Amino acid sequence: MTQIQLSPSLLHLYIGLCLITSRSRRRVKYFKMRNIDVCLSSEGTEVILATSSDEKHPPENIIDGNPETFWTTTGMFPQEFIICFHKHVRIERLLIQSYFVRTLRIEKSTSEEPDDFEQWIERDLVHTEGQLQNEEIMARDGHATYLRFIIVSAFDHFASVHSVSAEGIAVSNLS
Ligand SMILES: [Ca+2]
Repeated sequence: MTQIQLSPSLLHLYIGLCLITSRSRRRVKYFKMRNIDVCLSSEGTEVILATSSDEKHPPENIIDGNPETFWTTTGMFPQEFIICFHKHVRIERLLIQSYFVRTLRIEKSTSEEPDDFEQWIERDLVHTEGQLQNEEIMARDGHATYLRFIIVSAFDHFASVHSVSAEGIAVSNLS
C-alpha cells in the first residue's frame, strides 16, 4: 500500500530532476559557444604587419581592448595592417573605431601563412567631427586565420585606428 502511494511522487521527483539536469547542461553548452572578442591581444591575437609605425602609437594599440590607445598612419595612402589570430576563427560581427578613415577594405585568409587573401568587405565610412567613427559590420562567411585591413583613403593627411574587435568563436587551432 505504501509502495503504491510513493511511486507516483518518486516518478515526479525523477522527472523533475531530469528537467533540472538537462536545463543546466544546455546552459553549460551555451556558455562554451559564447562569442568572444577574438581580436584581443589577450586572446593571443597579434598585429604582424603595419605599413606605418609611430613609436608612441604602435599597431598593438589596435587590439589592446582600449579605445583610448591607437595606431596612427604616417605618410601616403593606402595604409594597411594584418591581424593574425594564430587559429581558425569564425567572425560574426566586426566593430572598428577610428578617426578620419574614408574607404576601408578588409580582406581575409584561411591559410596557415599570411597569403591567399581574398576580398571580404569594403566600406565608405562617414566623417564624424570630434568623435570616433564606430563602424559596425555584420559579417558573412567569417571564417579566417588572418585579416588584412587596407585604409584606401582618408578624410585627412593621417588616420588612426583605435580598436578592432571581432565577435566570434575560436573554431580550431592551426595544425
Ligand atoms: Ca586601442
